[in-house]
Amino acid sequence: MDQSMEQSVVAGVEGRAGTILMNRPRALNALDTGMIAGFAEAIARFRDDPAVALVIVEGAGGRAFCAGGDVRAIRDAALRGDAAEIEAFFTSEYAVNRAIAEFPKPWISLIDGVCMGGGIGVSVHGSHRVVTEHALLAMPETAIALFPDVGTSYSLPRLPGGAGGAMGKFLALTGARLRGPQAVEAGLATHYVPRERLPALRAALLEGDASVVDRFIQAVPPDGLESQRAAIERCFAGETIGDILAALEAEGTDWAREQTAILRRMSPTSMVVSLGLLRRGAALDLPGCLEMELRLTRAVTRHPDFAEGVRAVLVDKDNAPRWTPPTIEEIDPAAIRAMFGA
Ligand code: QUE
Repeated sequence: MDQSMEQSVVAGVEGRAGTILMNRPRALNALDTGMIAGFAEAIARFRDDPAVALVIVEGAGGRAFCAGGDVRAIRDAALRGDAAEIEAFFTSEYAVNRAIAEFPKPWISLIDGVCMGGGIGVSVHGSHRVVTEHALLAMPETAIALFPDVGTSYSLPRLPGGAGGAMGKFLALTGARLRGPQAVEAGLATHYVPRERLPALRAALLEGDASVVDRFIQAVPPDGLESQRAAIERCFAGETIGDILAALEAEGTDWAREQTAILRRMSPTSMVVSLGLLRRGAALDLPGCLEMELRLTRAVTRHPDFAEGVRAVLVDKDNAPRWTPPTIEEIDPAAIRAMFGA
């Protein structure tokens, strides 16, 4: 069937579960305006329906839970100077993120593929983030000169372990991709269930008792994040990008050189903005974080790095962005403060 005939969000009631299927598989279920409206409607309906005991969120197509937001459309709007469309998109997306955090019933995401950016936003504020060995979670926004949004300025500074929110800074700045087990270790995900057990888990959840998830979990196999944790905490606890680069230099390992190379490819403006965002987010509640993020979208989508980053990664795919300014060393702290509106 022609995909245009299908709904991009399919919501329904099965047994005692409200189910939400993100259904734009050719775009890896990246959230567009219509899908966000679909979430908002489903949330309102499931919240007030006494027949619904819990909600299950899934991605169609077998490859992705949700790859992010429809950033190509946002770039087009930015290039047209259509600030109203950009404002409408982020306002409605962040309202959904907040409504999920405030949702009074279990909100259970079954993450069996790519889950980045906007996908994190529709899962991380819920009660259960179930991941499989095929899950891949990340906040990759510094590569396209956005910043960790969808309420992750609240979540990332609160990930367990380590003074100074090192894990959150590491994930936000490098865009590190975490496999399912690593995502549980980091605290982004809550339960590890092998893919082969997901159909049985889903069937059991339709009876309306979220605690059945515990019958399907498997011990998290060691998957490399724990072995990086000490180095992450040594290198990413710093207050500034300069501190972090200096700590990576002092670390002197192949891992540290790799992280330095990754950071050197990201938008310098976006890295400084992201670090400032996480520092401020650590002291705000979720609504305060979402308001801060919304204010920041106005300045960040106007900055030339955003259109250039989306061009390099998603439009031309040359992965050769030309950032303005090109290096961390050339960043003007006053220009960053101005982007926060303070
Ligand atoms: C950084 C990002 C995003 C990204 C890649 C990055 C992002 C995003 C997408 C994406 C992927 C597939 C799609 C799509 C968007 O990729 O936010 O529409 O089909 O949404 O390196 O922040």
